[in-house]
Amino acid sequence: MKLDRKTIEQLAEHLENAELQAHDVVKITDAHPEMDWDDAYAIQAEILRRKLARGNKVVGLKCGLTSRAKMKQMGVETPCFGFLVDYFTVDDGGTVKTGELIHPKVEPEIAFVLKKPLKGPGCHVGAVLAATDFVMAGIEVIDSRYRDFKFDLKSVIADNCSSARYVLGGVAAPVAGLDLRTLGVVMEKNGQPVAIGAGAAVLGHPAAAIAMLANHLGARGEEIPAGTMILSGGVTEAVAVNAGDHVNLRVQSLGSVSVHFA
Ligand code: 0L1
Ligand code: MG
Repeated sequence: MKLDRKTIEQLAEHLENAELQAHDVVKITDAHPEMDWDDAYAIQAEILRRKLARGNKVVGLKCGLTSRAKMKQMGVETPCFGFLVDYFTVDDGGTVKTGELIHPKVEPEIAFVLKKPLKGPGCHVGAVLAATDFVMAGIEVIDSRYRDFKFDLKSVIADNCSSARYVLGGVAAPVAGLDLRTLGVVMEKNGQPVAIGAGAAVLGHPAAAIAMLANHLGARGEEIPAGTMILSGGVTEAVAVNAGDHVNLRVQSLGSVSVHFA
């Protein structure tokens, strides 16, 4: 690690304040070009520690930047991992208050819920499928705290991978009999299709993103506990939304989920 504890705490407070007060900031590597990957995840962990101390609960994990379309859109080459806490959750058909966010975008996702723990190294697609209880359709609402979504990978990891809100809905389907690679995904904004894709856009198989997360945590001596819900990453590019927009996602065999922006 290159940053000392005090700097990590200051940067976590800086980024969390930007989230909670819905104002943007410049990417933190501008002032701290020396920071490394461990610093980035340490800042994210400190943001989580602050939330837990305030009484928030972890309700899931997320994989981000897992599709080529997303990596290309954001100019990065590697996935990232973050956490989801209770107040990020929005009911299916519910409303997101845009006044609480900076510049939200939506992504179509396939969410996994585990029935068994997963631990790397060596976790693979087969192990993920065997440990999965069910999958669901999900819309992730991301909201980078960085001005104009301009960041590098270390800055975005520190910022909890732009996590803001998420909605799950449709059918909780067991994975047996489903080929998650060929599941079609159509996301509509105000009745118009704005993003169309298939599960394989996520690292060739959405379960590969979950395996990558298990291996990432395994390298840190951690595992993904049974019962965890994990967003496997946007199947397509993210789409900007504004107050008044209605977003509906249909995932083949998994039904549909929707959210309104006020
Ligand atoms: O969930 C995601 O793929 C977002 C990861 C962070 C990058 C971004 O803000 O687009
Ligand atoms: Mg996402």
